[in-house]
Amino acid sequence: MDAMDPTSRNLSRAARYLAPLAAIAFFSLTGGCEGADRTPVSLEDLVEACPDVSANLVEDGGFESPVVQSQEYDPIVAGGNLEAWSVDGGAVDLISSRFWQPARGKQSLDLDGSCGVGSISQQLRTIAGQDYQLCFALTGNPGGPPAIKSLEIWWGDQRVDSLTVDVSFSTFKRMGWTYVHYRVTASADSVVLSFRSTTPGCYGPVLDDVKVQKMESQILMREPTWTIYPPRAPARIPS
Ligand SMILES: [Ca+2]
Repeated sequence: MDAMDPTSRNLSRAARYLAPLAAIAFFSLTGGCEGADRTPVSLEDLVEACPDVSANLVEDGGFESPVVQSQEYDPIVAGGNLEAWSVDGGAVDLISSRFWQPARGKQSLDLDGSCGVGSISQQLRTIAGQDYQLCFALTGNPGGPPAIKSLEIWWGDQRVDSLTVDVSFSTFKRMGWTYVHYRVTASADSVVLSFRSTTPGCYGPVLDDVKVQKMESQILMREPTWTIYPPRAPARIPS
């Protein structure tokens, strides 16, 4: 973790304080609820953690294809087949739900493959000047070090953020998924969205449920915001 980087954030710690704000953001996005409900987010809310405000520009944001052929996960090196996504560097692992809990669907993606510090990208069709909600589910591979995973999110040539996520208290059955939201603006009729691991080794940040959706101008949202998942068990956040 680069402690000197002011944009770097520890999600587990931040989520503890920002979950109520995320709830506020969630309700403002869905246009409901006077006064945000601060009760823990339910499994049903998880499904809405990236609310469908408009069509998702991202193809296969859930990393559901290709279907994992092995019992646990399939390594994909740079240039390999991740269908809708390009694997641009290092290697990634496409992970089956037989191996660990995805945020949604049956698969998720470890940005550190076996082994290599990976990066992925996808070109999206956008409208210049239009605001979009970028939202995705994030955790890390608890199977090996380091405990704190890091990655960068890029929107074209702009670095949206540099994040860290602490998986000290995660397990394969309860991966400790967190939803992250940003507001981004397109400057042209296309943009390349990319996720780049900055975690050395073979156990990296893990992604699922990536969405980019057109935002209506009246929607106001704090950025970034976090939603804790899974919240039904006692929070596994170090004191
Ligand atoms: Ca998925």
